Parts: sequence; C-alpha cells; structure tokens
Amino acid sequence: SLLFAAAAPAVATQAEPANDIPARFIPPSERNDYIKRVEMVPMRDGVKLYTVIVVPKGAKNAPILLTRTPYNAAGRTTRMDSPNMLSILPEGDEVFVKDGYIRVFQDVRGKYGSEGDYKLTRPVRGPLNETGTDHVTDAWDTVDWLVKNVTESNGRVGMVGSSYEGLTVVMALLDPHPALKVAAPESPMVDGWMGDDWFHHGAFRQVNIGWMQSQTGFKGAGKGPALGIYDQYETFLRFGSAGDWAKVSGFDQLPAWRRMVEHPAYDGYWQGQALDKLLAANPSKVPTMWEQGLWDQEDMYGAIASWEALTKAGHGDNNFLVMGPWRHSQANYDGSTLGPFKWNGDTALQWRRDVLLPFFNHYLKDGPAFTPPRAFLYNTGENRWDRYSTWPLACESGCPSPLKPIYLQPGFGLGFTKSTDTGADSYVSDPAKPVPYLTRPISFGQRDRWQTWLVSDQRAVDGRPDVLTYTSEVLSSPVRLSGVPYADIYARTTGTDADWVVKLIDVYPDEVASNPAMGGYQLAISQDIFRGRYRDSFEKPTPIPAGKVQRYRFRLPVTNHVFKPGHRIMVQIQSTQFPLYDRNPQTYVKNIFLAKPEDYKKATHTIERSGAAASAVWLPVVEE
Ligand code: PG9
Repeated sequence: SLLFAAAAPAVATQAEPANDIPARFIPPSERNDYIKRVEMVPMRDGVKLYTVIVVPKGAKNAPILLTRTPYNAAGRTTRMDSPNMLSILPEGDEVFVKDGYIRVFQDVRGKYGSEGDYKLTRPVRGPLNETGTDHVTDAWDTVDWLVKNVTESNGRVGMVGSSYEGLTVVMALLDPHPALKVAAPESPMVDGWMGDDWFHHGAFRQVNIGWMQSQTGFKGAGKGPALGIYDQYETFLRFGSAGDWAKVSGFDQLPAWRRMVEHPAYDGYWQGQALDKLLAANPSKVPTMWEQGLWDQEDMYGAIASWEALTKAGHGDNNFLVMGPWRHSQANYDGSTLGPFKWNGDTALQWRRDVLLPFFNHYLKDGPAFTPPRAFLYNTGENRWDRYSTWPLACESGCPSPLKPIYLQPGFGLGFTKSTDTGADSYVSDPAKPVPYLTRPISFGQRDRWQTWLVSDQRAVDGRPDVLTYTSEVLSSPVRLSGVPYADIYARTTGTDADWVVKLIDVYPDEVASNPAMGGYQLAISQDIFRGRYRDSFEKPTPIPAGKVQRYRFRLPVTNHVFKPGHRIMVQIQSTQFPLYDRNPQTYVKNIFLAKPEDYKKATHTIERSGAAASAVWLPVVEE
C-alpha cells in the first residue's frame, strides 16, 4: 500500500540519529584571519590562569599586547562572533590589530576561567597579603610564559588596561619582567580611599556597592542587588546608612565588604595599598603612559597621582601623562562627545592612533623614535590637544605661575580680590533631604547618565536653599587654567561632622546661538567632596568642634580649561551628593557605615568669606 511505500524508502543513505544536536559541533575556522588559543598558564604556586591568545594568522616576530582582567577574558575577546580579528577584539584594540599585534587577555586568579582564590584588588605581598603571590608575580610569570611559549612573538610584551585592568598594569610595574617593554595604565585604580572608586577624601561612594556584589558574590558573571525600587535616591534614603543598606542586601556574607566597614579611615590598610606611593618607592624603567579622563566618574585620581609621584621622585623621563575629555574608560571607545559636549573629532582614537600606538611600536617593534610630550592634555575650553614639556603650568611652588585664589564675595559674587566685608553665608543641610547628584529618578540601569554625570548641568541644583552659588562678573578676557585647583574653605557648623562639596563651574553665556540648549549651561570643570572629620588627619578623624571656624583645604581634579570671554566663573558649595556619596550624619559617630537613623541630624553650616578666613578656590591660572 501507499502507506507502506512511504515508510520504507528503497535506499537508506545514512542512519538518522535520534538527536539533532550532535555530540560535538565545530564551526569551521579556515576563514578566520586569526588563531585563538586558550591556555592555562601556570603561576609559581601551581595555580593556572585562563589565558586567551589571539594571533594574527601567519604572524612572525609580532609583539604581544597583554591585559590581565577580572572581567572575563573569553568575553573580552568576543566583541562579535566573526572570522575577523578586528571584530572579535575590543574597539580600543583596533589600532594594534591593524598593526599586527598578538593580543592576550588573562583572567586574574580566582575569576572566570582561572584557578585560585580571588581577592578584590589583591594587595601586594607583605603585611596585607601573606601569600607568596600577587598581581606583581602573576604578571611576571605570565610574561615569562608568553615569551617562552608564543612562538609567533618577538619576545616583547606591552601591557595596557583601564580601571581594574589598569591596576593590574600598575602592579606589573612594581617588578617588571625584562620582556615587559612598555605600559599604559588607563584610569588605573591606585588609591581606593583618597580619590578612586571607594572613597573621595573619606566620603564613601555607596553607588559602587552593587559592583562589589557582582564582582565578589560570584566567580563568573555577577549581578548587583535588586531591592525593588527604581530610584536609587529613594533606596538609599529608605535603608539608612551604607552599612544598613548592605545588610539588607546580604553583604555581611562578602569578606570584601566586611573589610571596607572595618577601615573607614585612611589607616594602614589603605595606605599600604596606595600604588602611587609603592611606585615612587619602587620606580621602574619601563616607559609608561599614564592615561586618565578629565571627567572620569570612577577613577579620577590614580593616573595623575602616580605620574606626579614618579615625576617628583625623579622619573619624569620615562613617565608620560595623557588626559582626554573623557568619562571613565572612554579612551578605549569613541571620544567625539561627552554628554552635550562635542570635541574636535574622535579624541580617543586620535590618542590611540597618533600617540599610544607609535609609543608602543617604538619599544615593541623598533618603530621610529617617538617621544610623547611629558603631558598631553585636551584643552576643554579651546577644543584642542595641548602638548606640554613641563606641567603643570601653575601650582603652589616651582611652576611657571603660582596658584591664584578666587574668593567668595558678598552678594554671592566671586572675584580675585578678597572681600573687606565681614559677612558669611549659611545653609541648612538636612540629611533627610540630601542634594541629588543627578536629577531624580537615578537608576543604576541608566549607564549613560552615570557615565556623563560629571558634565551634567549644575543648574539642576543651583537655587536649592542648601547649595551656595557664587558667580563672577562676565569675563572680558580669557582665564586659562592648567593644573590642580584647591578648595580652601573656612566654615563652621552647628553639628560635629560635615561633608563639603566644592564645584568649580564654567557658566556659558546666557545665549549661545550656535547651540541654544547650551545657553547658561553650568559645566563643572573640577569638583570633589571632603569629609570634615579628616581635616587634620586622614588617618585619625576627629569631631568638628560645633560653632568653631575650621579650615578645609583639599585638592580638586585636574583641569586644562579656558574660561572664555562672555563666560562666568562659578563656585558652588553644598554638603551632599546623594546617593553617590553616603550621607554624613552631621553628628560625630565612630564609624559612619554603622550610623543609626537617630544619628542623622540637620545642621546649619556657615561659610566664611573675609579676613583670615576668606574662603577661596586656588586656581592654576596661566598668566598670559
Ligand atoms: N572602576 C572599576 C573598579 C576598579 C577597581 C576596583 C573597583 C572598581 C572598574 O571599572 O574596573
């Protein structure tokens, strides 16, 4: 019958397997222009680290570009699934791929494919790390293995990486393998307390707590806490101190969190990990390019502090500084814009292609001699790169110009002469209504807002009763800054602790015909926070005596900017930037992580502006 004929074909060609999914399916790779190898590279203690090596097909005598990462080496080498090496590697690598480099990414110990134990920013061997290994030895062992085993290489290695990946570059420089010929730490995490990810001058950056969960709650890909509230301003307010929030999130299970709570001040735990200090004590001869964004919302401190420390210690000849108009890690992406600001082309590509690559080629390929400027800084007022053979151009002493104070004046004015008036300005800082650092709602999911918040329009808070705004006359000639400004605030409070936020702002003209939305824009070109209890010592905090004028002098981030004619200079002072920074209870407690709801109290803060207590911001003004 017909039924029978259909069921039994005359010739059986191939046995039909029961499963359409074969035991192994290997997509062909002949069309790939690269060979990808995964190796478990042994360290001196026998722990093996997962290492992805991408070699251009047919490569001979090629240099190696190495990154050591806690962010998944397999993922870092799979931007796209593609037969093209250019497409599988990150955007920042394109200039190196086009130039024939071998690219290596390695998982740090304990993360993703690597064996061993993970420690968050593992300290170097010594009192804080009693094991026999650290990122210094792991980098050394890796470079050693690579030059002996990657037969397509010329035996020379360069290291590059941003943020945590920048920290691993810095660590390698503490005892570099002889084959490590050149390095570029990009926004490296160098001092987690003073000005990078965890604290700024002692104020805790609580929005980073979620990162800690995703990083140390899981060996592989992690996730942050989900507490069911979209607006993080609301979340942090509702749960109280950073410590209480962490408790609700289960962070008492995370050793890294417990260490943070145990070390709120700049004690030996933090001082012993400050890589700028370790570098200055163990300087390397490796030519090194330190890169950092001028608006880096995460690691605003490490690269500049390291470059300064090495320069001061007499190692300026092999250490170079690069600062672009970038957010955190933007150096490795498109650098044409930041928020509403449009630069002169793709500034990040300009740096990678015209400075970084020739610098690396010189040491890794015997390329043409290339000596970068000592400091290569984007001029964010005139929209172009500046090349400096000595830098900064203005500083406290030993620079072409001294710092120049701009004083708070009566009637919320700002000017280069000290006021003779004996007034002061007060505001009530209420921890129950902290100043938001961005307009609400503020959600961790809004990556773009986080990445650009430092250039967001400060009119968002200008006019609040707890934000003091001082503005200069309209400028008739340019004011050029190139260096590090210092906040120098004299203040008293009715409380016994307080935070001080100082913002140096470029106010655009009322009307900007070429870009109407920029009319009156308040761009903070440099801003930071300072926790008052640390005014005399970062290590040993003390209560602020209520009602007594105290001086708060602290460093602000680097600026290389020109206030143009028609613009105004502005200084804003406030006491909270929430929920980025945890709230100061304004009543002195031993450990703010553990503050109780009843410790948070309103206080009246008064900023002095006359005589010996004339509050000012000291500007690195370049005399024309
Ligand atoms: N800023 C991130 C980080 C570095 C080191 C410690 C904690 C966080 C990063 O982007 O890697």
